[in-house]
Amino acid sequence: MKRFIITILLLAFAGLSFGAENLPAIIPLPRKVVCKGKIAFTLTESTRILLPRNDKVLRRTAEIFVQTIAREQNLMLKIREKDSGEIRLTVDPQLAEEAYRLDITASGIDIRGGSSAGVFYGLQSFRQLLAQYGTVLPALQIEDAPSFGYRGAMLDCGRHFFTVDEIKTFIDLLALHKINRFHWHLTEDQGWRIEIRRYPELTKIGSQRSETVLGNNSPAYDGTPYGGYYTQDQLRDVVTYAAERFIVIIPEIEMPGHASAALAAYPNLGCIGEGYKVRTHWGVFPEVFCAGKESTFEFLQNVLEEVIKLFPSEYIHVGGDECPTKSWKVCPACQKRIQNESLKDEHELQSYFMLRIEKWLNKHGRHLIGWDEILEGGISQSATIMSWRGTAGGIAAARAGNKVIMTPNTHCYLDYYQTEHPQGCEPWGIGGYVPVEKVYSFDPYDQLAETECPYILGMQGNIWTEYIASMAHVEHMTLPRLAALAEVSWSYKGRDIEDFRRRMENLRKIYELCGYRYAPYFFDHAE
Ligand code: TNX
Repeated sequence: MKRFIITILLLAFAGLSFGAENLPAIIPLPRKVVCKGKIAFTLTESTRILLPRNDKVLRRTAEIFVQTIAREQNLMLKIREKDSGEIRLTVDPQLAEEAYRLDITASGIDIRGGSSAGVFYGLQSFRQLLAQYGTVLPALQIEDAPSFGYRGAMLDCGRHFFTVDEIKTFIDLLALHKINRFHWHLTEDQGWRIEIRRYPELTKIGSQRSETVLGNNSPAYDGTPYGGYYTQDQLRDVVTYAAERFIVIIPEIEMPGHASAALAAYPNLGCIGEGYKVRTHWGVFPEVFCAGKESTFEFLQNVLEEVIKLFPSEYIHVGGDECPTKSWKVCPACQKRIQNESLKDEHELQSYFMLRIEKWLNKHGRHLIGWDEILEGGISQSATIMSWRGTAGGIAAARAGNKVIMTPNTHCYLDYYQTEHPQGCEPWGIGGYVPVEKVYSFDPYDQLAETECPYILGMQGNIWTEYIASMAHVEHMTLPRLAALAEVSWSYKGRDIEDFRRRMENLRKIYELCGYRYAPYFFDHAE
């Protein structure tokens, strides 16, 4: 609100023709915007983007921007590396890595980033200004930088499969909101989606199931076979696509639970050794990887060896959630392991499991992320916790000195409903109620002392897809809640829901221009 008033005052002093409805409307909210009110610069077909010479990364950034603006504004900007240009992109090492400055004056537009990523974010803001003002731009100055370094979104491709083109669309959505991590959930009870050359049955058997639809009350169990997976070439292509938009992909390979599809392909990796099926319903299943057999670890390490070659991410997610230990209780090999390693119980056996995997990852220069259940039998200091069962796990982990990503189901589950009485009015959700306002109200630092806050890397929205079978539905669940999430993680201190509502109308224009199938409820309920 304060920022809003200051800007109005500035305009009043300038005595110019920009009314409140014309104030810059950027999401996530920039740290500082000075709006001078008067018209400064007009873009035309001859406007050139000027780049530093021989900077391949910035050139690609500029090309992507040119394509975006051609589509959204029907304006074809040109790119130059010499002479002069009106939109000048530069990297300024004085600025923080993801920070940028955007200046619109009569002489053109200057976008300076602390890195190419910063320039990219400056261009995303500029894109929103173009949606708002068209090509006639007011004099403006923006200084901006994110609050959190981890601004993430997860898409579950295990329950339902999304094509490479759909994944790229999802990445485009993230990029528009300055999200910088895509957590790609690639293995599940209901489908193994990543090609592993050494274990071809994983995709041959594990990526296919006998039914189309999972949700108990969603359309029908029509018995149509369903499946799909990504080849390694496709995965490399998507990693590059994301990297060009400054998004790091964090792959998730689930263990020891949520492993039915892998066990269907390689039954020897389970405690019983037979009878496993790729699941067609959602839920938590008792069959998990056997923690007693050495061959399980060999298998998982071989899988991870291929995974780390495909994904340059510093972090690899190895799941760890909802692992029932029922089968371990009656498995002689697991009981022997408990004895030999002097473990107390199955919880400690799960810790032993995760620690072994973590050691392997660390040896290969990577770090482990796990869901908050991995806290239960004790974890190493270097594991990063993703807190999903509320924030309690994350708070405990931060207090213990572990790094944390907050993604509580109370605020960050984008598979939950968006209205209070969804029946018949909304497409399927898994249950729950997380409207835009709820996401917006999330405070990742809640209950933490100042000294504990630095352990919170950031936050993430999760799109689990038990009930979500199409990209239209993914977009409906993601937008505009992702905008609220982006604003918490980028503009933590400056948030104001009423001002967000005003600015959201402009972002909505981009949703329309891009044909994104966003949910209408937040807009319908505006006073
Ligand atoms: C819990 S969140 C799960 C997922 C489900 C989700 C549904 C988490 C780590 N595990 O397997 O899809 O709830 O909201």
